[in-house]
Amino acid sequence: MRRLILSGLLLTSAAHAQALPSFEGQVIYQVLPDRFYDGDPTNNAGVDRSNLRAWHGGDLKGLTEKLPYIEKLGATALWLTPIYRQQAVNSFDTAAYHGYWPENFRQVDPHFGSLATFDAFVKAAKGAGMKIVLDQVINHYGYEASAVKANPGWFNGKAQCDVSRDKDVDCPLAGLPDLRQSVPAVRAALLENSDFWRARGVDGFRYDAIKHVERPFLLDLLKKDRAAGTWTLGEWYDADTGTVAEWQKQGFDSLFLFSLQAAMRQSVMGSSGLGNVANVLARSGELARPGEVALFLDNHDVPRFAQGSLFEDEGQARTKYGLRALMTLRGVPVIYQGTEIAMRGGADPDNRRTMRFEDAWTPAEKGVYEVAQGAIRVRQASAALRAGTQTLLTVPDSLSSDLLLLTRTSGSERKLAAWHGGTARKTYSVRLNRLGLQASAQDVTRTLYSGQDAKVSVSGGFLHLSLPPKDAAVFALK
Ligand SMILES: [Ca+2]
Ligand SMILES: [Ca+2]
Repeated sequence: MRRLILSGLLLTSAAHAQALPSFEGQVIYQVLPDRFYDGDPTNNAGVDRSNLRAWHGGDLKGLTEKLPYIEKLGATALWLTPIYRQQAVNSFDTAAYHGYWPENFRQVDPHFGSLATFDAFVKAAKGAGMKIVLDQVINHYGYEASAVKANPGWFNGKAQCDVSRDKDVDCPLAGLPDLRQSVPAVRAALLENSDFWRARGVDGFRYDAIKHVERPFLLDLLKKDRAAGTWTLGEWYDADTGTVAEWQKQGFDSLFLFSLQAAMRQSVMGSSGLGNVANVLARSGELARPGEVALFLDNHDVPRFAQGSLFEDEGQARTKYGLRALMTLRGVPVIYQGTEIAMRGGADPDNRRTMRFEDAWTPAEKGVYEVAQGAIRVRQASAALRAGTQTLLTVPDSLSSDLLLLTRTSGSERKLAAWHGGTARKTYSVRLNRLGLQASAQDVTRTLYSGQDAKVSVSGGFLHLSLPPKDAAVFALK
């Protein structure tokens, strides 16, 4: 039966190969609305900015006001964590500020605004040419949601969990009231939720916790989204390339590549060699659609990228490296609010400190922002970096801990990215044929990233590189 469903989907994709929803070429900015910008103090019930577990007052009006900030950074799309009406009371001394404890899936939480302020936000974002990805919760309601008492048959109880052969799916995640998507009323309601938000003009959905959702339902949901042209981004916590590949085959356009995030945390922010990153990138051939995979340094569920260093200045320097490196890769970069200024923070909720804007930045934070903005600008100005093919070069073993090289190609345009993990400035000369690289002689060419001293040249059958410590550069290559 499952095989039949799969082959049906594959046939559908083949028949509509030109029409698949795509975000290749976009740069997504992730917003946690409560922690972004307070544009309306009249909806600040229960706000306590001294408590990371309380509401902080950010809202849709504030986000709308700050769209020019996001545009100026260079992002072209937004992912909003859930804006649904939340359970009104706290659980575990924590408010539902994060949006993952829904009470009603078709209303906007009053802390964020109303359907009218959501519509105004959509109109403003569209007017600025930005795409919108909305977070959709399909696995659970909030702990205290009224639906739990009103419709007990909608949820998995202890009995279902005990006998289940797939406890990831049928047992509550963190104790949350777990929806049984195979119950017709649940299935219908969840499908209609997607239609409801789609009709309000969103371009994509980020589906939360897909590891915990009944698969037949998920496949139906994806089929519907695809038919409607809605881009789908799945969150399978800790997904590696194989998981992303499997789900792309089954109908997701994209998943977050957690394995790359872990490797970049270890190699770019930490002191491991670049082999971790190369090992992840070497698998990109497994992906049916490598240009769609979501690439990120951090998000609201993992410690901040900059937190990987004990020292604030080092965290800032390596965040610059991480952002420059990320912008050389094939896929859809996702920048979590505040990563562009190397905000710090450990595990949740410390990784959700309220965003600070220009007037509150230190000079060092402004420096990180300028690197982020510059790297995005370079990416967006290049068809090869934005949406070209990617080839990982084979760096000799003796160098591969400190040096990662890849090319991005689109038509006759080619770029060379060089990530350097060494802690001192260094010059490398490597035979082109050792790298599997074909290149004609090229005079000394400077990096495309501004504020960086990096150079490349090609002569006598060698690639010569001069690279600053712990940084990523990108060059035009003939
Ligand atoms: Ca507010
Ligand atoms: Ca579940």
